[in-house]
Amino acid sequence: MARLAVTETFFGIQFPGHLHTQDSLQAATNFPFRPSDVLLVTYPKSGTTWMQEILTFIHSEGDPEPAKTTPNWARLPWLEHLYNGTLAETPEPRLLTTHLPYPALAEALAKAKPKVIYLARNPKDVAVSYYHFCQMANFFPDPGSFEEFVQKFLDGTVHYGSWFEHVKGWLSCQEESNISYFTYEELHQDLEGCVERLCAFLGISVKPELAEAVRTHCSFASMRENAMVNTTLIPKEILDPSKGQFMRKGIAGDWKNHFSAPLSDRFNTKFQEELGSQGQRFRWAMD
Ligand code: PPS
Repeated sequence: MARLAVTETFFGIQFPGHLHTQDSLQAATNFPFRPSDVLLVTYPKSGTTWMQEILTFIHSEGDPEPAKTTPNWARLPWLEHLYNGTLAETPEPRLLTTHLPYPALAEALAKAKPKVIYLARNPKDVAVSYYHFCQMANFFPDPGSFEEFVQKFLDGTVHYGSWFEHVKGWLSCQEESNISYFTYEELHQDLEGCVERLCAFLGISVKPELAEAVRTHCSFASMRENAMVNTTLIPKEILDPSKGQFMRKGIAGDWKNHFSAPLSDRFNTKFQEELGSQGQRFRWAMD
């Protein structure tokens, strides 16, 4: 399969060459945003697919048809992917997705000020989810042992770069951007409240049937069965289902089943060094 072993380095960050070229990454930084665009931004494994599904339902006003018939990467295409289709022809408002760090998009965003939704997740759970995903995704390097992978995650040398830099960069643009912040854990705790907050941010009125549709169709159990999001459409040479599942556990706090006490302490020290008091705004259980 194409470029599975290729790594592209861009903005000092490594990206899987199977999904990105220098040209596709460069094109993302020059993307001609429109004010009506809605851009979902995440670090990998932060609940991107879940939020894509929720935004799909908000966009369709609760109609399940798009979510059940169109793959998520076509509904909310990735800015930086090789395969981002015909974005120029997509009717407004366009829903878009990116894993890129803020500095890579700052200039393009400043020109049009689209709506940005930043979704973050407890980084310990991100590391766990990412580690398992690297085992099944043949376009990532072998993650090694869990402890080795976590060290690379803390050093920011995994693909897509440092989680800490990603979060800090996207927090830093609060003043100049039209950005709203959500967490994976908030989606778990109060899905309805998050949908209301999303609709308020997007300027959409919440109809009663929307909340019901999101509850039903965006649950982990439902999405796990939906071939448009559960990655079963992707050839096994790329994502190997014998080595794991994309829709793996879908819970908050799975890190407790993976981290030794010393590794957890090392992680917390780095978290504190990097984010300081900013880390508290997310109310993540780090101990
Ligand atoms: S990716 O590859 O970056 O796009 O992955 P991403 O979608 O960001 O993250 C995948 C994790 O999100 C979980 N997930 C969900 N959790 C709860 N509810 C729903 N509906 C849901 N959909 C996806 C998915 O299971 C991955 O987390 P882990 O911890 O590995 O299960």
